[in-house]
Amino acid sequence: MYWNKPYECMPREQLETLQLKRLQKIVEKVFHNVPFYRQKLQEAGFELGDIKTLDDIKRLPFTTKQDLRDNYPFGMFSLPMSEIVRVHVSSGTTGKPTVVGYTRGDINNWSEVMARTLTCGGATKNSIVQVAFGYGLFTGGLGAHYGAEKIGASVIPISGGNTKRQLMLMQDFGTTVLACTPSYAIYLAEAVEEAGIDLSTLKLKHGIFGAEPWSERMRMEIEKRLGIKAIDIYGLSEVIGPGVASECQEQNGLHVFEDHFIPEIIDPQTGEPLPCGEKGELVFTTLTKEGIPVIRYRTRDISMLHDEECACGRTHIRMHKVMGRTDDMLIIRGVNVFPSQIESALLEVGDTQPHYLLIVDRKGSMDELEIQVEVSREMFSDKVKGLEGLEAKIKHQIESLLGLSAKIKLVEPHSIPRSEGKAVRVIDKRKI
Ligand code: DLL
Repeated sequence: MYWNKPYECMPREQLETLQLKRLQKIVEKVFHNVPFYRQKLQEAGFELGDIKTLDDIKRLPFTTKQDLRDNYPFGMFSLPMSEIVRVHVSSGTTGKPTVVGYTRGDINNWSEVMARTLTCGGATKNSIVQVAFGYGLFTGGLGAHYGAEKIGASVIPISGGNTKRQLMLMQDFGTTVLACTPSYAIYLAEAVEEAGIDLSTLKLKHGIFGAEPWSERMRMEIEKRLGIKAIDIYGLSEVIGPGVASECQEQNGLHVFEDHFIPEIIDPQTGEPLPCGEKGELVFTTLTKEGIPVIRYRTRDISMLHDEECACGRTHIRMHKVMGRTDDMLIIRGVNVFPSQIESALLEVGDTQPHYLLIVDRKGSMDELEIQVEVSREMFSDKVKGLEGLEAKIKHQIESLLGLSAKIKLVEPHSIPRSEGKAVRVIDKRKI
């Protein structure tokens, strides 16, 4: 099912013509309206009219989070505040956040791409959508809310947290679609089990999860424990919020809504564009944003693009599930490690819960990695021997997967703090 078939299934040639037209327009617009871009483009020796083909995008300079910070709060906006109807900020930053502004047109486009996202996930006008993403400056709650309203679903704007109430409304209102972070979905699944709620009494069918990296294993766990089909949705405030890309029912890569955003993959070290199928940093250019268009924004997210046809019929290119962030990557004794790799390894071993914490420290000149992971209740009450065996199994799995020895600490169920939004997975004491 599609929300907007003519655009989602547009033949490539037609789509690329549309993209080129929009790209030329947006570059012209930022050149005239945003001093930051004018200066950067001029420094790069760029002249208006230089974008003749889509490939010419490679000639445009990159934009970074630092650029947005340097122009805090509204310096990158391309229109006066009288045209801005909403602001959001990006999450997880220390110090000043990065600020983004939406015109009424932006809110409409955002609702459109979120309507597509919800439809990709299986929602329809008959759905009851529980939006358990946080509402507020974070884009998750309001983004999902507007998309769900646009398709005509009934929205429960509960926001994150208050788990008991989430369960009560889920049962009483007959929620069919849950939208939240994957870590909160697992937390809710756990709460369902603990409350002794029989899954067959719930009407939940679909999950629309994102805002943080999660492994395939985590998806399987959520699907099994909540009895739903779960799709991965991706976005970032600087580009629009959620609604940049979404998995379809094939669950095999996320379609980037290419009539609104051009994705690229670059080598994070050299900035050189990489072809489809190669892993690198995701970069986005917005084609329709009015309040704060971004040109070649470096996301720091690691992924790759796939241009093969998708069985769902959508023609938009797919990005691989985000594999990590360039700034999330831990370098432990010279080995590159992403938390999501460890998550996969832990869940593969079994008998563990998807609640874990990586603690990195330095003793002398030696890095040490401790992996704290919760074990299942049955396992914890088991004999010491069983626990020792599990510890050894995990240690071996991590070693063979990452080539890294780690100290494994099995901890009691519920001892690792739960998150209602984005989970904290790493404590790096080396930086302190
Ligand atoms: O997290 C927007 C969002 C809300 C996306 C709800 C999906 C669902 P920010 O707070 O600006 O915006 O954080 C953006 O979160 O650069 C990624 O590192 C990470 N991220 C978002 N979605 C995914 C995902 C929102 N599906 C940053 N998988 C991005 C992995 C994700 N990481």
